[in-house]
Amino acid sequence: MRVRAVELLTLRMPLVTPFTTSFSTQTERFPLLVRVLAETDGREVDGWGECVALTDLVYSSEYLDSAREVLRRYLVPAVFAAQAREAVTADGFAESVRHILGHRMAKAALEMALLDAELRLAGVSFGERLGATTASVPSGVSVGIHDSIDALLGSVGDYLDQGYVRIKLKIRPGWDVEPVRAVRDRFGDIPLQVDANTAYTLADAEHLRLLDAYDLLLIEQPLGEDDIREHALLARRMRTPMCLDESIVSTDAARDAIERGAAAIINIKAGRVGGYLAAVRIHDLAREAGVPVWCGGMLETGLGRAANTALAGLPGFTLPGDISASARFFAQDITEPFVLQDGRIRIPAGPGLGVEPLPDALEEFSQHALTLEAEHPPRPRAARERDAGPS
Ligand code: SMG
Ligand code: MG
Repeated sequence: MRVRAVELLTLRMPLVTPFTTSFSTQTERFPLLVRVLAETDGREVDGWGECVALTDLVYSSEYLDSAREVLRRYLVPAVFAAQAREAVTADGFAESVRHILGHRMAKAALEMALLDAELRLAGVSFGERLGATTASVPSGVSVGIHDSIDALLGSVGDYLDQGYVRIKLKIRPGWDVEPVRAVRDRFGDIPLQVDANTAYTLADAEHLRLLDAYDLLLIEQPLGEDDIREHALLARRMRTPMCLDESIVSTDAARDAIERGAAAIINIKAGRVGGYLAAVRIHDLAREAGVPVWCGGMLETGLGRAANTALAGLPGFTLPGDISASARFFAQDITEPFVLQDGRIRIPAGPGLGVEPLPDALEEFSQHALTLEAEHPPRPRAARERDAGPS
Protein backbone atom coordinates (compact mmCIF):
# COMPACT_ATOMS: atom_id res chain seq x y z
CA MET A 1 0.00 0.00 0.00
CA ARG A 2 1.13 3.51 -0.77
CA VAL A 3 -0.05 6.62 1.04
CA ARG A 4 -0.72 9.52 -1.30
CA ALA A 5 -1.77 12.02 1.30
CA VAL A 6 -2.84 12.37 4.90
CA GLU A 7 -5.47 14.80 6.16
CA LEU A 8 -5.64 15.94 9.75
CA LEU A 9 -9.17 17.07 10.54
CA THR A 10 -10.10 18.70 13.82
CA LEU A 11 -13.78 18.67 14.70
CA ARG A 12 -15.73 20.47 17.38
CA MET A 13 -18.73 18.59 18.73
CA PRO A 14 -21.03 19.55 21.61
CA LEU A 15 -21.70 16.95 24.31
CA VAL A 16 -25.30 16.23 25.23
CA THR A 17 -24.49 16.90 28.91
CA PRO A 18 -21.35 18.12 30.66
CA PHE A 19 -19.09 15.24 31.73
CA THR A 20 -17.29 15.88 35.02
CA THR A 21 -14.41 13.73 36.24
CA SER A 22 -11.95 14.23 39.09
CA PHE A 23 -9.83 16.35 36.74
CA SER A 24 -12.18 18.44 34.59
CA THR A 25 -15.59 19.13 33.14
CA GLN A 26 -15.89 18.48 29.42
CA THR A 27 -18.73 20.24 27.61
CA GLU A 28 -17.55 19.61 24.07
CA ARG A 29 -15.22 17.22 22.32
CA PHE A 30 -12.60 18.20 19.76
CA PRO A 31 -11.84 14.95 17.95
CA LEU A 32 -8.74 14.87 15.76
CA LEU A 33 -9.33 12.62 12.77
CA VAL A 34 -6.64 11.20 10.53
CA ARG A 35 -7.63 10.39 6.98
CA VAL A 36 -5.15 8.38 4.96
CA LEU A 37 -5.57 8.38 1.18
CA ALA A 38 -4.04 5.06 0.22
CA GLU A 39 -3.72 3.05 -2.94
CA THR A 40 -2.64 -0.37 -4.05
CA ASP A 41 -2.71 -1.80 -7.60
CA GLY A 42 -4.57 1.25 -8.84
CA ARG A 43 -7.33 0.91 -6.20
CA GLU A 44 -7.80 3.83 -3.82
CA VAL A 45 -9.39 3.98 -0.37
CA ASP A 46 -9.66 6.33 2.55
CA GLY A 47 -8.56 4.97 5.91
CA TRP A 48 -9.78 6.70 9.07
CA GLY A 49 -8.17 7.10 12.45
CA GLU A 50 -9.25 9.02 15.54
CA CYS A 51 -6.91 10.48 18.12
CA VAL A 52 -8.13 10.13 21.73
CA ALA A 53 -6.11 13.04 23.14
CA LEU A 54 -8.22 15.54 25.06
CA THR A 55 -7.98 19.27 24.38
CA ASP A 56 -6.15 20.05 27.61
CA LEU A 57 -3.36 18.50 29.65
CA VAL A 58 -5.63 16.81 32.14
CA TYR A 59 -5.77 13.08 31.43
CA SER A 60 -2.40 12.54 29.77
CA SER A 61 0.72 14.42 28.79
CA GLU A 62 -0.56 14.40 25.23
CA TYR A 63 -3.24 16.82 24.14
CA LEU A 64 -4.95 17.88 20.94
CA ASP A 65 -2.41 20.40 19.69
CA SER A 66 0.59 18.24 20.58
CA ALA A 67 -0.89 15.27 18.74
CA ARG A 68 -1.64 17.31 15.64
CA GLU A 69 1.83 18.82 15.66
CA VAL A 70 3.58 15.47 16.18
CA LEU A 71 1.55 13.94 13.35
CA ARG A 72 2.25 16.86 11.05
CA ARG A 73 5.89 17.28 11.79
CA TYR A 74 7.13 13.77 12.57
CA LEU A 75 4.79 10.83 12.09
CA VAL A 76 3.28 11.51 8.69
CA PRO A 77 6.66 12.51 7.21
CA ALA A 78 8.12 9.28 8.67
CA VAL A 79 5.51 7.25 6.77
CA PHE A 80 6.23 9.16 3.56
CA ALA A 81 9.97 8.58 4.04
CA ALA A 82 9.55 4.88 4.81
CA GLN A 83 7.49 4.25 1.70
CA ALA A 84 10.37 5.35 -0.47
CA ARG A 85 11.98 2.05 0.65
CA GLU A 86 9.06 -0.32 1.05
CA ALA A 87 5.29 -0.56 0.96
CA VAL A 88 3.46 0.84 3.97
CA THR A 89 1.78 -1.65 6.30
CA ALA A 90 -0.03 -1.14 9.57
CA ASP A 91 2.12 -3.91 11.05
CA GLY A 92 5.34 -2.10 10.11
CA PHE A 93 4.19 1.32 11.26
CA ALA A 94 5.16 1.11 14.95
CA GLU A 95 8.70 0.07 14.03
CA SER A 96 8.99 2.82 11.42
CA VAL A 97 8.24 5.48 14.07
CA ARG A 98 10.09 3.89 16.99
CA HIS A 99 12.77 6.58 16.79
CA ILE A 100 10.09 9.18 17.54
CA LEU A 101 9.77 9.00 21.31
CA GLY A 102 6.47 8.88 23.16
CA HIS A 103 3.29 10.42 21.73
CA ARG A 104 1.43 7.15 21.70
CA MET A 105 -1.98 8.73 21.14
CA ALA A 106 -0.75 10.45 17.99
CA LYS A 107 0.87 7.23 16.80
CA ALA A 108 -2.25 5.21 17.57
CA ALA A 109 -4.40 7.53 15.45
CA LEU A 110 -2.19 7.19 12.39
CA GLU A 111 -1.81 3.44 12.84
CA MET A 112 -5.59 3.12 13.09
CA ALA A 113 -6.02 4.98 9.80
CA LEU A 114 -3.40 2.79 8.09
CA LEU A 115 -5.02 -0.34 9.45
CA ASP A 116 -8.43 0.82 8.27
CA ALA A 117 -7.09 1.57 4.76
CA GLU A 118 -5.29 -1.77 4.58
CA LEU A 119 -8.33 -3.72 5.73
CA ARG A 120 -10.70 -1.89 3.38
CA LEU A 121 -8.37 -2.79 0.52
CA ALA A 122 -8.28 -6.42 1.67
CA GLY A 123 -12.02 -6.65 2.38
CA VAL A 124 -11.38 -7.66 6.00
CA SER A 125 -13.13 -6.16 9.05
CA PHE A 126 -11.41 -4.71 12.11
CA GLY A 127 -13.03 -7.41 14.23
CA GLU A 128 -11.65 -10.22 12.07
CA ARG A 129 -8.20 -8.65 11.96
CA LEU A 130 -7.95 -8.07 15.71
CA GLY A 131 -9.40 -11.46 16.58
CA ALA A 132 -12.92 -10.68 17.82
CA THR A 133 -14.91 -13.80 18.62
CA THR A 134 -18.34 -12.19 19.09
CA ALA A 135 -20.70 -10.12 16.93
CA SER A 136 -21.60 -7.60 19.65
CA VAL A 137 -20.25 -6.43 22.98
CA PRO A 138 -21.90 -5.62 26.33
CA SER A 139 -22.22 -1.91 26.93
CA GLY A 140 -21.22 -0.14 30.10
CA VAL A 141 -21.65 3.56 30.76
CA SER A 142 -19.40 6.01 32.56
CA VAL A 143 -21.35 8.43 34.75
CA GLY A 144 -19.75 11.75 35.62
CA ILE A 145 -19.67 13.56 38.94
CA HIS A 146 -23.02 15.31 39.50
CA ASP A 147 -24.06 18.37 41.50
CA SER A 148 -26.19 16.31 43.86
CA ILE A 149 -26.91 12.71 44.80
CA ASP A 150 -30.48 13.13 43.53
CA ALA A 151 -29.26 14.23 40.12
CA LEU A 152 -26.84 11.28 40.04
CA LEU A 153 -29.59 8.80 40.91
CA GLY A 154 -31.72 10.29 38.12
CA SER A 155 -28.95 9.80 35.57
CA VAL A 156 -28.09 6.27 36.71
CA GLY A 157 -31.79 5.35 36.59
CA ASP A 158 -32.05 6.65 33.03
CA TYR A 159 -29.02 4.67 31.90
CA LEU A 160 -30.32 1.49 33.52
CA ASP A 161 -33.69 2.05 31.82
CA GLN A 162 -31.88 2.32 28.50
CA GLY A 163 -30.33 -1.07 29.13
CA TYR A 164 -26.72 -0.34 30.06
CA VAL A 165 -25.39 -3.46 31.75
CA ARG A 166 -22.78 -1.85 33.97
CA ILE A 167 -22.47 1.51 35.68
CA LYS A 168 -19.15 3.23 36.33
CA LEU A 169 -19.21 6.17 38.70
CA LYS A 170 -16.54 8.83 38.49
CA ILE A 171 -15.25 9.61 41.97
CA ARG A 172 -12.97 12.15 43.65
CA PRO A 173 -12.28 13.16 47.25
CA GLY A 174 -15.62 14.42 48.59
CA TRP A 175 -17.63 12.43 46.01
CA ASP A 176 -16.92 8.77 46.59
CA VAL A 177 -18.45 6.67 49.39
CA GLU A 178 -21.68 8.64 49.55
CA PRO A 179 -22.65 8.38 45.86
CA VAL A 180 -21.66 4.68 45.80
CA ARG A 181 -23.81 3.98 48.85
CA ALA A 182 -26.74 5.93 47.38
CA VAL A 183 -26.57 4.05 44.06
CA ARG A 184 -26.37 0.68 45.86
CA ASP A 185 -29.29 1.61 48.13
CA ARG A 186 -31.47 2.70 45.22
CA PHE A 187 -30.58 0.18 42.52
CA GLY A 188 -29.43 -2.86 44.48
CA ASP A 189 -27.14 -5.48 43.09
CA ILE A 190 -26.23 -3.90 39.71
CA PRO A 191 -22.73 -4.31 38.23
CA LEU A 192 -21.03 -1.19 39.62
CA GLN A 193 -17.49 0.16 39.56
CA VAL A 194 -15.69 3.45 40.23
CA ASP A 195 -12.99 5.50 38.49
CA ALA A 196 -10.88 8.08 40.36
CA ASN A 197 -8.62 9.23 37.52
CA THR A 198 -5.58 9.52 39.84
CA ALA A 199 -7.31 11.76 42.41
CA TYR A 200 -6.02 10.04 45.58
CA THR A 201 -2.75 9.20 47.31
CA LEU A 202 -1.73 6.27 49.46
CA ALA A 203 -2.56 8.44 52.48
CA ASP A 204 -6.23 7.96 51.52
CA ALA A 205 -6.02 4.17 51.87
CA GLU A 206 -8.17 3.95 55.00
CA HIS A 207 -10.85 6.09 53.42
CA LEU A 208 -10.80 4.14 50.14
CA ARG A 209 -11.22 0.92 52.13
CA LEU A 210 -14.74 2.11 52.99
CA LEU A 211 -15.63 1.31 49.37
CA ASP A 212 -15.00 -2.37 50.10
CA ALA A 213 -18.43 -2.55 51.72
CA TYR A 214 -20.20 -2.06 48.39
CA ASP A 215 -19.13 -5.08 46.30
CA LEU A 216 -17.71 -3.06 43.46
CA LEU A 217 -16.42 -4.85 40.36
CA LEU A 218 -13.27 -2.76 40.62
CA ILE A 219 -11.71 0.55 41.53
CA GLU A 220 -10.00 2.21 38.57
CA GLN A 221 -6.79 4.23 38.87
CA PRO A 222 -7.11 5.73 42.36
CA LEU A 223 -3.44 6.85 42.43
CA GLY A 224 -1.03 8.60 40.06
CA GLU A 225 0.02 7.43 36.63
CA ASP A 226 3.55 6.58 37.83
CA ASP A 227 2.43 4.96 41.07
CA ILE A 228 2.65 1.26 40.19
CA ARG A 229 4.33 0.47 43.50
CA GLU A 230 1.76 2.47 45.47
CA HIS A 231 -1.13 0.78 43.62
CA ALA A 232 0.34 -2.59 44.61
CA LEU A 233 0.47 -1.48 48.24
CA LEU A 234 -3.08 -0.13 48.12
CA ALA A 235 -4.34 -3.28 46.40
CA ARG A 236 -3.09 -5.30 49.38
CA ARG A 237 -5.10 -3.14 51.73
CA MET A 238 -8.40 -3.30 49.81
CA ARG A 239 -10.77 -6.10 48.94
CA THR A 240 -12.08 -4.26 45.86
CA PRO A 241 -10.08 -5.41 42.80
CA MET A 242 -7.52 -2.87 41.59
CA CYS A 243 -7.81 -1.82 37.94
CA LEU A 244 -5.32 0.42 36.17
CA ASP A 245 -6.03 2.83 33.32
CA GLU A 246 -3.63 5.82 33.09
CA SER A 247 -0.63 3.74 34.29
CA ILE A 248 -0.89 1.18 31.49
CA VAL A 249 0.89 2.95 28.65
CA SER A 250 2.59 -0.08 27.06
CA THR A 251 2.94 -3.85 27.12
CA ASP A 252 5.92 -3.45 29.45
CA ALA A 253 3.89 -1.31 31.87
CA ALA A 254 1.11 -3.91 31.80
CA ARG A 255 3.51 -6.79 32.52
CA ASP A 256 5.16 -4.81 35.29
CA ALA A 257 1.83 -3.87 36.92
CA ILE A 258 0.56 -7.45 36.79
CA GLU A 259 3.77 -8.95 38.17
CA ARG A 260 3.93 -6.44 41.01
CA GLY A 261 0.33 -7.02 42.04
CA ALA A 262 -0.78 -3.51 41.08
CA ALA A 263 -3.41 -4.59 38.55
CA ALA A 264 -5.92 -7.38 39.08
CA ILE A 265 -7.81 -5.97 36.08
CA ILE A 266 -6.73 -3.73 33.20
CA ASN A 267 -8.63 -1.06 31.30
CA ILE A 268 -7.22 -1.17 27.75
CA LYS A 269 -7.42 1.96 25.64
CA ALA A 270 -5.76 1.58 22.26
CA GLY A 271 -4.91 5.28 22.10
CA ARG A 272 -3.09 5.22 25.42
CA VAL A 273 -0.89 2.25 24.48
CA GLY A 274 0.09 3.31 20.95
CA GLY A 275 -2.56 1.59 18.86
CA TYR A 276 -4.93 -1.31 18.38
CA LEU A 277 -2.12 -3.75 17.57
CA ALA A 278 -0.38 -2.99 20.89
CA ALA A 279 -3.78 -3.21 22.61
CA VAL A 280 -4.17 -6.76 21.29
CA ARG A 281 -0.73 -7.66 22.65
CA ILE A 282 -1.71 -6.37 26.10
CA HIS A 283 -4.91 -8.38 25.88
CA ASP A 284 -2.84 -11.46 25.05
CA LEU A 285 -0.41 -11.06 27.90
CA ALA A 286 -3.16 -10.27 30.42
CA ARG A 287 -5.11 -13.31 29.29
CA GLU A 288 -2.05 -15.46 29.69
CA ALA A 289 -1.68 -14.10 33.24
CA GLY A 290 -5.37 -14.65 34.01
CA VAL A 291 -6.01 -10.91 34.32
CA PRO A 292 -9.41 -9.78 32.97
CA VAL A 293 -9.42 -6.73 30.69
CA TRP A 294 -12.08 -4.34 29.44
CA CYS A 295 -12.14 -1.65 26.79
CA GLY A 296 -11.92 1.94 27.98
CA GLY A 297 -13.46 4.92 26.22
CA MET A 298 -12.34 8.45 25.40
CA LEU A 299 -15.63 9.96 24.20
CA GLU A 300 -14.92 8.69 20.71
CA THR A 301 -16.94 9.46 17.64
CA GLY A 302 -18.38 6.54 15.68
CA LEU A 303 -14.96 5.90 14.16
CA GLY A 304 -13.16 5.21 17.43
CA ARG A 305 -16.28 3.53 18.76
CA ALA A 306 -16.25 1.10 15.80
CA ALA A 307 -12.65 0.13 16.47
CA ASN A 308 -13.31 -0.18 20.21
CA THR A 309 -16.20 -2.59 19.66
CA ALA A 310 -13.91 -4.76 17.52
CA LEU A 311 -11.21 -4.78 20.21
CA ALA A 312 -13.73 -5.50 22.95
CA GLY A 313 -14.86 -8.56 20.97
CA LEU A 314 -11.63 -10.40 21.86
CA PRO A 315 -12.08 -13.27 24.31
CA GLY A 316 -10.09 -11.74 27.18
CA PHE A 317 -12.43 -8.74 27.35
CA THR A 318 -14.57 -10.40 29.99
CA LEU A 319 -15.90 -7.23 31.63
CA PRO A 320 -18.24 -4.71 29.94
CA GLY A 321 -16.36 -1.78 28.43
CA ASP A 322 -16.97 1.97 28.37
CA ILE A 323 -18.55 1.49 24.96
CA SER A 324 -21.86 3.25 25.12
CA ALA A 325 -24.25 4.28 22.36
CA SER A 326 -23.31 7.38 20.37
CA ALA A 327 -26.23 9.19 22.02
CA ARG A 328 -24.52 8.94 25.44
CA PHE A 329 -22.29 11.81 24.35
CA PHE A 330 -23.47 13.17 21.00
CA ALA A 331 -26.86 14.27 19.72
CA GLN A 332 -25.37 13.72 16.30
CA ASP A 333 -22.43 11.43 15.62
CA ILE A 334 -20.26 11.74 12.52
CA THR A 335 -21.05 8.15 11.45
CA GLU A 336 -24.30 6.24 11.54
CA PRO A 337 -24.94 6.23 15.28
CA PHE A 338 -24.07 3.25 17.45
CA VAL A 339 -27.20 2.13 19.28
CA LEU A 340 -27.88 0.00 22.30
CA GLN A 341 -29.69 -3.28 21.59
CA ASP A 342 -30.48 -5.36 24.67
CA GLY A 343 -27.57 -3.78 26.48
CA ARG A 344 -25.13 -4.52 23.67
CA ILE A 345 -23.42 -2.68 20.80
CA ARG A 346 -22.89 -4.45 17.49
CA ILE A 347 -19.40 -4.76 16.03
CA PRO A 348 -19.56 -3.43 12.44
CA ALA A 349 -18.99 -6.31 10.02
CA GLY A 350 -17.94 -4.45 6.86
CA PRO A 351 -14.36 -4.01 5.62
CA GLY A 352 -12.08 -1.93 7.83
CA LEU A 353 -13.94 -0.03 10.53
CA GLY A 354 -17.18 -0.85 8.74
CA VAL A 355 -18.42 2.71 9.21
CA GLU A 356 -17.60 5.97 7.47
CA PRO A 357 -17.92 9.61 8.37
CA LEU A 358 -21.03 11.18 6.87
CA PRO A 359 -19.83 14.09 4.69
CA ASP A 360 -22.52 16.44 5.99
CA ALA A 361 -21.58 15.75 9.59
CA LEU A 362 -17.89 16.22 8.88
CA GLU A 363 -18.66 19.54 7.30
CA GLU A 364 -20.95 20.63 10.10
CA PHE A 365 -18.40 19.94 12.85
CA SER A 366 -15.20 20.74 10.97
CA GLN A 367 -12.99 23.24 12.71
CA HIS A 368 -9.58 22.86 11.12
CA ALA A 369 -8.09 20.81 8.29
CA LEU A 370 -4.57 20.23 7.07
CA THR A 371 -3.50 18.10 4.11
CA LEU A 372 -0.02 16.59 3.86
CA GLU A 373 0.94 15.14 0.50
CA ALA A 374 3.59 12.52 -0.17
CA GLU A 375 6.42 14.47 -1.75
CA HIS A 376 7.83 12.08 -4.28
CA PRO A 377 5.14 10.17 -6.08
CA PRO A 378 6.62 7.15 -7.86
CA ARG A 379 6.90 7.55 -11.59
CA PRO A 380 4.43 5.63 -13.71
CA ARG A 381 5.50 2.06 -14.40
CA ALA A 382 6.13 2.73 -18.11
CA ALA A 383 8.64 5.44 -17.24
CA ARG A 384 10.41 3.20 -14.72
CA GLU A 385 10.70 0.43 -17.25
CA ARG A 386 12.13 2.82 -19.82
CA ASP A 387 14.71 4.03 -17.28
CA ALA A 388 15.74 0.45 -16.65
CA GLY A 389 16.90 0.20 -20.26
CA PRO A 390 16.08 -2.40 -22.89
CA SER A 391 15.46 -5.86 -21.54
O1 SMG B 1 -15.99 7.17 26.23
O2 SMG B 1 -17.44 6.37 27.60
C1 SMG B 1 -16.46 7.05 27.37
C2 SMG B 1 -15.76 7.75 28.50
C3 SMG B 1 -15.30 6.79 29.52
O3 SMG B 1 -14.85 7.58 31.70
C4 SMG B 1 -14.42 7.43 30.58
N1 SMG B 1 -13.17 7.77 30.23
O4 SMG B 1 -10.60 7.60 32.65
O5 SMG B 1 -11.71 6.07 31.76
C5 SMG B 1 -11.48 7.26 31.89
C6 SMG B 1 -12.22 8.34 31.14
C7 SMG B 1 -11.28 9.24 30.40
C8 SMG B 1 -11.92 10.38 29.69
S1 SMG B 1 -12.55 11.55 30.78
C9 SMG B 1 -12.83 12.99 29.91
MG1 MG C 1 -10.32 5.70 33.64
